[in-house]
Amino acid sequence: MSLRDAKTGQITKTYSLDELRDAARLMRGYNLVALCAAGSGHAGGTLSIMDIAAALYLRIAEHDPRNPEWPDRDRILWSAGHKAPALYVSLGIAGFCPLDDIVTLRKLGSPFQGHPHWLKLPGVEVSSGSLGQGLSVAVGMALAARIDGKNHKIFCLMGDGEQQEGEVWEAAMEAGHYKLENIIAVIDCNRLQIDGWVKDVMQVEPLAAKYASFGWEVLRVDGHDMSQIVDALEQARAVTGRPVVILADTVKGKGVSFMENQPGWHGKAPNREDLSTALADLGLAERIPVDDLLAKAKQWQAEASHALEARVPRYPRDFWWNVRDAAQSDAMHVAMEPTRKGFGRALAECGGDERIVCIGLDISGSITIADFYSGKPERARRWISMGIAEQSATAAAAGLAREGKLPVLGSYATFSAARNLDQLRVSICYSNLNVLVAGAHAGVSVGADGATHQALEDLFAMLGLPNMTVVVPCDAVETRKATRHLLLEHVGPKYIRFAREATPIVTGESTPFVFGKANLIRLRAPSPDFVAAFETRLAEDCADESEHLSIVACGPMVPEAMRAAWILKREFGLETRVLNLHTLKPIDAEAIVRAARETGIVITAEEHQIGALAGRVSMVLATNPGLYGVPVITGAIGVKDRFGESGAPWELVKVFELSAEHIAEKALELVAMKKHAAEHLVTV
Ligand SMILES: Cc1ncc(C[n+]2csc(CCOP(=O)(O)OP(=O)(O)O)c2C)c(N)n1
Repeated sequence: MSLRDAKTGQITKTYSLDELRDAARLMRGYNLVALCAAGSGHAGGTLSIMDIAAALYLRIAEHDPRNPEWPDRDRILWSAGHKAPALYVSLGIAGFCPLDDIVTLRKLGSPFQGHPHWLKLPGVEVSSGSLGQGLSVAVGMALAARIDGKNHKIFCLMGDGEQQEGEVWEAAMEAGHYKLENIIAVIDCNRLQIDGWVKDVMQVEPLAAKYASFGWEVLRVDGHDMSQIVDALEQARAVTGRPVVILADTVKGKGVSFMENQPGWHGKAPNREDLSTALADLGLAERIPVDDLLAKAKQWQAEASHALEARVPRYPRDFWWNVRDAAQSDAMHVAMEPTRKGFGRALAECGGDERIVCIGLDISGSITIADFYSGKPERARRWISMGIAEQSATAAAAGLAREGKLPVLGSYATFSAARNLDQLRVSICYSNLNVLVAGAHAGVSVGADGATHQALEDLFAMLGLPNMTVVVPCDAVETRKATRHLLLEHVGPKYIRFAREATPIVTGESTPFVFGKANLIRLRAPSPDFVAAFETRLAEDCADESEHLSIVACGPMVPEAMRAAWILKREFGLETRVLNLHTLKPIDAEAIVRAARETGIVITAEEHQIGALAGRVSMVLATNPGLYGVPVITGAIGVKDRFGESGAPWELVKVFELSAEHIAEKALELVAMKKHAAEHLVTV
């Protein structure tokens, strides 16, 4: 069996074992070049799965690269979506797409998204990236094939850490119950996940006994022995009456000496120097045209950047953050730091409180929750690793809270505030329990990871949950203050949302942070120090200055709103009132109503689908008796009902029209509208 022509049924190419070994080696090389060009991505797991991928795509699966939607093809699902580059080089080497094109991986507009998206690339069967869902999709496909009387196989590739997701076991039960003999699952047992060894993070073994008890046929192979892999896959095809799982013992980072068995290489890309060493390790130094490929990637990036810049509103001067050419602007400068750092700092500082228990969900370092215990062994017993199991961990947090503990759990906001929504709703919010949930890496700032990892909807649900408090701080300093407050002062369900990328620090130690109370920010006089150019006070302490408009913002949109105020004053002589609405729930209605009454224009700015902030502010405006009969013009900046995509974080700020330039453009439109309305009223 091998690659086929779907129309004639002819085999188009057969790979010998040696050819497969060689192909896997080449695939490893192209994979690393693409990762290097992208500057991010997952090296470890893509290298461990590569021999299996080569065998599947080039010899075992029946499919036709020129006819990717051939109805009788075997399906290969990548439940472990972070291994996307391995999927892409498999498609490339099998002929579904040009191998060289994969070097555009993770770049703006590329079909090679950070996690696979079937609507962008022929040969990708399903979109994935949120772990633990692939086997369920395979069950659905297998049932569809059975209903239609089809014989094709559905292969599903998973990781061993991924087995911690409860959904995997629901799907395993379903496949066993329905005796889905058309499913062949392969688990890449490299024994590592992000936080360390699988056995330490959350033991999943004995996988063989577990799958067997669900009615599966279990095979075990050395996942780097091509002969064993091919034999096992062929044997699996022949099994009848039950699903098959192949447990493949592999090495994370296989083939590259300095990556093998190193947890640090899970989600890291090689730099140019690493790449040369890695290709030499693989014996590929002369075989891959690295410089040409990297040049191709650069060219793609240049074209994408050019096209993007053409879409961003322009002003006579360049107001972008920390522009180098001082002659072009007032040259205000600002320090940048990721907001997540403030979360870690607060946990490190407050973690001595014996009630606090932090829950790890296998992404502990990068979201900074690990700062709670790092360097503090006495806190180890209050650090609970739950693995990749957001739903159960959320309900476990409820249990801890019911017993008087103060649990903190966090992950990418898509996984800590969406994957587990019912657990948040029933076990935590309905019970009104004291749990702090961190929505980390929220918004577009996870950049190249793409849509599956960009939380752009989380606030809808969190704001909609009764009893839930929601805080979206604007920088690392405010994140620290907000975390401290939520941890130690506020009792009840609480959600804090922060980002991954470094963003401007626009508050200081002396800037007020009063829970539930907006800050009012006004540009006073340009200064080389961006922050010093602004005055920030509690909104309730500020008198009306009859500004031309108000911008109500939260999170990383606060600095953008401040920059918009700079553009509007410098270029158009307009005064702006910026409200930093760090607490979205409970909302500071008074500050919003005053802004509307005193300026007549309210623009909301959120790094989220339009409607979380805009909806709540609109409700205040629409229902407050203080505004009856007062003309107020409104506008909303935010993501416009679309999924995210891969790109650099600051590129995506422009793609999604979230930049200060976009806010200023909206402001000018509304100011013109207000002027027109005023003139119209006078003449009537
Ligand atoms: C639902 C969900 N939670 C968390 C993540 C973040 N994440 C990406 S890869 C990964 C570790 C996966 O470990 P494993 O399945 O063992 O894969 P491998 O080590 O082979 O890369 C995690 C936690 C995710 N993608 N999806």
